[in-house]
Amino acid sequence: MIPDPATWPSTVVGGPETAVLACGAGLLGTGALWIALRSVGATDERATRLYALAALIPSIALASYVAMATGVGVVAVPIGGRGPVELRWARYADWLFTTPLLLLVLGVLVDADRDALFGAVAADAFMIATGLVATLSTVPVYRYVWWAVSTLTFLLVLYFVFVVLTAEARALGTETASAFVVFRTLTGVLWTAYPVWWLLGPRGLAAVTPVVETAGFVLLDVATKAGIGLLLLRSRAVGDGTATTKSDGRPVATE
Ligand code: RET
Repeated sequence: MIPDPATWPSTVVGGPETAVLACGAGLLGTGALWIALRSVGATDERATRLYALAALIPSIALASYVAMATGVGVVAVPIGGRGPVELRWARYADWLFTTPLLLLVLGVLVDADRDALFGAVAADAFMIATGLVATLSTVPVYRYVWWAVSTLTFLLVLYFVFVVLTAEARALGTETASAFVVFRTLTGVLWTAYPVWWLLGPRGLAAVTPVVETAGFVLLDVATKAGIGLLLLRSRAVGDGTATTKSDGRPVATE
């Protein structure tokens, strides 16, 4: 049963959704700063590149969250039979840049073949673009068709991570291969939650209200973006002594 949108809490600026978005901005900003500060002093070129990406990803999201919290880019989409549902497109702009960058992190980590990486990034961008089409469609059945198209493309992205990149990680040796399993699992589990959450949200089955949907995306965004940064800073596979610093800040020798 679809609840009446009139009963949903307000999503306008100053309402509960603004507070949730502001929390997201605070968490992502703190994460970006923390990753940037922790990575100062990295000498290895590959590690520097990875840390820069790891700090850039939550920074882009921070900009998007500030935009959303201040009411930028709010579009009311009249969904057939349900009335207007608000959409903040800055979220999709964020994902359009940050999901390819997350794939790039994984690619740099295992020294991936550029053509394969390019293919995965293209599929990823298509996934977000068609996800936006699903979100903007006003006819319910079209929304599910576009959701399915986006989800099929998502399966391609998962294939790239779980098959192609895993093979590249194995070729780099056991340490990289076992470190990559953690990155791969984080990606597989957390990314899969996005289409499921979309489906449960007000743009799909409407099992949760817009504010709850936003809170869920905040948690997922913080977990994926900060999670990968934390993992990178702790991982020996990154290839820089500063990746595994002791509590007093001194680098631990790598073998
Ligand atoms: C949508 C809805 C349509 C179906 C699919 C989706 C997938 C979204 C994904 C987003 C990942 C975001 C990340 C953000 C980073 O922090 C657009 C929700 C498949 C996988 C990882």
